[in-house]
Order: sequence, then C-alpha cells, then structure tokens
Amino acid sequence: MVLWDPRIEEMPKEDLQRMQYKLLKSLVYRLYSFSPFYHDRMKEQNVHPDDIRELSDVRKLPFMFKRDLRDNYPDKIFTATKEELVRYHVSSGTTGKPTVVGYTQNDLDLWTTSLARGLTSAGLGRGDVIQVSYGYGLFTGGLGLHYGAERIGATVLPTSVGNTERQVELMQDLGATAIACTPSYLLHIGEVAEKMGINIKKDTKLRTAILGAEPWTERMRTRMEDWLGIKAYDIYGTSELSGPMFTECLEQKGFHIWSDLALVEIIDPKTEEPLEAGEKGELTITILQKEALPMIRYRIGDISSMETETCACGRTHPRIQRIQGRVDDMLIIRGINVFPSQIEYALMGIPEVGQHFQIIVERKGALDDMLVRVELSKGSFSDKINDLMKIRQNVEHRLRNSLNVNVDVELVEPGSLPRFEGKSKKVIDKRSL
Ligand code: DLL
Repeated sequence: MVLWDPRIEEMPKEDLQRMQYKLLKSLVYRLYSFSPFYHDRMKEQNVHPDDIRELSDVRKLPFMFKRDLRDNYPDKIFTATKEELVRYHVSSGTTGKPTVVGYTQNDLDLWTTSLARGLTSAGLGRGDVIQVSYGYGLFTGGLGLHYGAERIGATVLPTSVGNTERQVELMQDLGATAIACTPSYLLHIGEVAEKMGINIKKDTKLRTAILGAEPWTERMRTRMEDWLGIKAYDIYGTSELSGPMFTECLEQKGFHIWSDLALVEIIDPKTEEPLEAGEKGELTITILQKEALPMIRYRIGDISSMETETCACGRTHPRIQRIQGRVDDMLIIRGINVFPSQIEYALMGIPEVGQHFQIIVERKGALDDMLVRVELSKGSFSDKINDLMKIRQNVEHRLRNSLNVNVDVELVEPGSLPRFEGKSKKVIDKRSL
C-alpha cells in the first residue's frame, strides 16, 4: 500500500475533478436505484441521476442533515445489509437520539487509508511511537487513529483518555514521539506532567501532536508548540463521515480534503448558494465511496473556508482552513455574533492570561450578557488588587476591540477552571438551563 502516491496526491486538478465526477455519478445511480430513502429524496428534489452531467451538478442534489440520521435511527437508511457491516460507531450528541454509523470492510479500509495519508503528510511513519489519547469505543477518535497509525507502520500506544499521570509516565518510558488527542486534553497532560516534575520539551521524545475533535485557534497552536516543544497539526472529521479523516500536512495551512474520497463545497448557510474559494461558509461534504452510509451534501454545520491552490507540499487536494466553530455554537450577544474561538484567539494574545477560560452566557432582562472567566498565567497571579485590576481592564479592552461588544471579565487563579480529557465544554449557557 503506497501512502504517498504522487499519482493521487499530486494529480492535476482537472483529472481529480474528472475522477470525482465519475464517482459521484455512479454513487447517485446506485442510491437512486437501490435506496428508498435517497430515491425519495431525489424525487422530492425533482432530480434524476441522468441530470448529473458534470461535477457542478452536485448542486442539484438534496442536502442531508444530522436529523436525517436521527429520524432514521438506528439504521433505516443504511445501504448495506447487516451481514455486510463490520463495525458500528455511535455519536451521543447533546439532544435527542444518538446517531449510529455503520461500516463495511471497504468503508473501514478507506477511512483508515485517509488517516494513514494524513499522518504521513504530517511527517509520521515507521519508527514513530504514536500515543492515541482519544477515547476508544463508540467515539471514532481512538479506533480511527489507532488503525491509521498502524497502517503507516508506526507503533501505537493505545492509552485512550484518562489516568493522566500514567499517560505521562508511559509517554516518557516508551518514548512516544507523537500524541493524538483533543487540544484541551494535551493542555491538561502538559500541566499534569509539570506537576509530576516532567518537562515534556526536555524529558520526553514527543515532537508531534495531532489535535482535533473541537475548535482551537492559531494562537493556541503557537502557545502549545512553544511550551511543549512540538509541532501541532489539526485533524478534522465527524462520525457521520466515518470519523477523523482530514489532517494538516507539514505546511500547517489547513487540512487537506482527499478529493478521491470526498467532494467538499462551502455554501452560504442562509441562501444555500455555493461560495468562492476563500469565502467563509458552511462546510458541506459528499463522501464519494462509502458503502454502508453514504452522505450526500452533508450539511455539517461547521464554519470555514476553502483554499484550492496547490499546496507547497505538492498536494493538489483542496485545503480547509481551521474550523471557526459550528453554526449553532455562535453566540449572539446584543445582536453581535460571537464565536468562542474568537474569544480564545483574543485571550491567547495576552501574555498574562493562561490557557484556560470559560464563557458564561446569561439573560439579564431582555439582554444577553456574557461573562468570561479567565485563568491567569502562573507568573501573573498577584496579591495586589491594583495589578489585577490593570490586567482585567486590559483583557476587557482587548475582548471589546476584537468582538465589538462589551464583555465582563473575571480573573481566576491558575488551575481553578475545569480541565477536560475529551472535547472541552467552554461555554455555559444559562439561558437554556
Ligand atoms: O470529533 C471526530 C474526530 C475525532 C475528529 C478525532 C478529529 C479527531 P464527532 O464527535 O462526530 O466526531 O464531532 C464532529 O466536532 O462537526 C466539529 O464541530 C468538531 N470538530 C472535529 N474536528 C474539529 C477540528 C469527531 N479539527 C464535530 N476543529 C465536527 C474544529 C472540530 N472542530
């Protein structure tokens, strides 16, 4: 199995698009002919497979949403028989029924391949020891990265989440060169290591982190790289598409979407019209080769933009810029749209601020009010009220400038906010409690 295959990864864009068109066309025929769900959807939209005459005709096809999986719980829209399935993953979600994803052997192979290609593009391979500190089990992070790492010939250290002191010990004793986990968990691991008297930069072999499953910012990347002596790469995916699938290459300029596996569109979430390269909108993905649960024009709800220029690494496959957040994560504070990632970006530019913060949204009268609780960095914690007042004013000022809305700030002691082993929960929305 060739993981860096220039015939695929450096394929001229026109050839890639031709390949995508063929895959799309056969997918649409297959679903129209064999799946009542997709057949009905296409009929409702008044589109027939014969109408797909070029790649951009994908726009004629109906969208899919997470609710389509929920409404058809657990497996009503699967397009493989029970006998053909070799695995389930289940995503809990915060509301309603969970979503169940089924995989045929071929689905697992392609998913693993996409991860193997991603890990290779981030410089990993044989000789690396990859500590997989994503949750194993129903969540796709652990098993996904596990098989991807094995496929590239690396050695897997399957620590899963939790028992953080032991994670640090094993990292050191077994010489982990890379870790895959959420950015929040890496922050926690770094702090626990410090408490144990272990300096990850000096006392371990860790050089690479593959971080995702939640939004994080460029400034957080810089902080973690400087602090831990690593290079950190973004990895993205959702359970409905298989799991983590797309990783940044050594250029760190957004994650590559493998065009032979997925067709990506960025659309305006309101008008549903396609947007140009560089414009910010909702990520919409069609998985071209999935057997058990094909997803056509899946409206993920994540906000980002696409770059179509050939990457400096040589890969022609488009890149998606760091995810800003989900459409439904957006807070509207006195009419101004605010993403938690904007708050993180502003805070991480202030040296006195530590890595952890919490956003509390409340309704006061008719208005929404936001309080940002901010941990001070270790060196900046002081007993002097005056020093603290100055820092607080500065933080409020910086947040107001970048968000265009007034925000209350409360400074708290280093180590006092909750830490997370998986996806973090930075926003406490008391309006919905
Ligand atoms: O989080 C799959 C995954 C596992 C991705 C490990 C990366 C690493 P779900 O639990 O279904 O799947 O959640 C998917 O998480 O729609 C985004 O909102 C968010 N998300 C995932 N990766 C990133 C990322 C996994 N790199 C949802 N940046 C997605 C920002 C991310 N948000």
